[in-house]
Amino acid sequence: MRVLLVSLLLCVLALGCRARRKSAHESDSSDCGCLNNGVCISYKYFKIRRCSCPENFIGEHCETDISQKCYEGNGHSYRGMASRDIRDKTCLKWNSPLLASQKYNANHPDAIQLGLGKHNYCRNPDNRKRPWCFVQVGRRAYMQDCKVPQCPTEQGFQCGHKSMTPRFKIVGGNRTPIENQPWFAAIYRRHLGGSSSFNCGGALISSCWVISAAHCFPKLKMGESYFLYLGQSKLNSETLGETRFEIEELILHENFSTGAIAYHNDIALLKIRSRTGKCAEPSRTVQTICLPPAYGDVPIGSECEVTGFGFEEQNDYIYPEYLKMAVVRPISYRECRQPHYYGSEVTPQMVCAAHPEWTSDACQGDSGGPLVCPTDGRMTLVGVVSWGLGCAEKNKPGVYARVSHFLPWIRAHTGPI
Ligand code: 4AZ
Repeated sequence: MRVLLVSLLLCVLALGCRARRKSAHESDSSDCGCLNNGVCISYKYFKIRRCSCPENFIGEHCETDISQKCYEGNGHSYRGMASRDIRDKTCLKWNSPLLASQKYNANHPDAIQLGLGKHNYCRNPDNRKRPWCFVQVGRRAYMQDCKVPQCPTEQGFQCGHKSMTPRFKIVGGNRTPIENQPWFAAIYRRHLGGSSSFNCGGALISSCWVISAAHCFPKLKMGESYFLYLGQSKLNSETLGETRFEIEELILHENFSTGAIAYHNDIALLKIRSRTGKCAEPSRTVQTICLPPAYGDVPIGSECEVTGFGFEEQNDYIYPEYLKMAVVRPISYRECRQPHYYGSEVTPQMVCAAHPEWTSDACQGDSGGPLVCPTDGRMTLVGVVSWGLGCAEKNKPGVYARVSHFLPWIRAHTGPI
């Protein structure tokens, strides 16, 4: 009480009176709605009030954080200064007259709380997937996702981001360093007596979980086991910084079955654990792949990538020494269901992909490996290599388990990713 009286007295006496904000949401008539510990300065005799902002904060209400270079979660709380859309177009200011009839603009009743104001920074006021803004096309305003990266997660994974992209364009199968497919897992089978052989591909979807194909995991003989490597560009290599993981849990889809030529529900999850009891950690050679949105498909004909240590030719009998990648494009369900393709063996739980000239494809040994496609500047796991007649045969695309149709099954086992 005494303190209050003293400060009141000082306020009255002084020309400028400083009132400290209580919290970001509380506001009373004596403050100016300063956020982020901004201090309200009112000049009593001039009837002017303004926020004095701490370091890194700017704006009328100290609402903009100049140090925020990435967004967390879906970016609802992003208050950084990114102001371009994914096509590099400049965002419109939220107080632009073009946005007068939009629900979200600088005049929104909760504009300050939502980060909207007299600026053009990307925001996510309505809890979409990521920060966005309006851009002008002709005389109209359109919502566009913004060019701003997601912050690394707690474990530091940034799904779908490559630490290196090849400078050359790969058409057909070509050798690829693991940095270009850092989610790729090489799965081996350890035989009785200690020898081991390459088994299948897989993809890291979170620090502890790898996804692969169910048909890769027939029942083992007593004393046999599966294990895998992350960060491996060279088959059977132990020397280049690869990390070996044991399989703590192997979960095959309950409805996995074999049709005339197709595998159904050909999907499996492997919980991994290193020798030191840890899950995977991010590095230049180890990264997670993003899961697609539920039932969200990339456009037919997208430029996607399939990776593996599989055969380079249909009649090969040894696996290549180095990891390879091929560019293939998703084919429509209708096309793949044609009688001279696969007819009714193909179901909506599958996605077909091929090279337009039938020159590259997944092949024996690529099973379980990832089919990844670009979305919003990062790669998404669209398919898991499952089956196909021959390799790169005309009208016989590679067929993949369609990951977007298995998300509830995946999450039921892994928990939220
Ligand atoms: C296999 O046997 C296999 N061309 C995987 C994919 C394809 C063919 C065979 C697709 O693992």
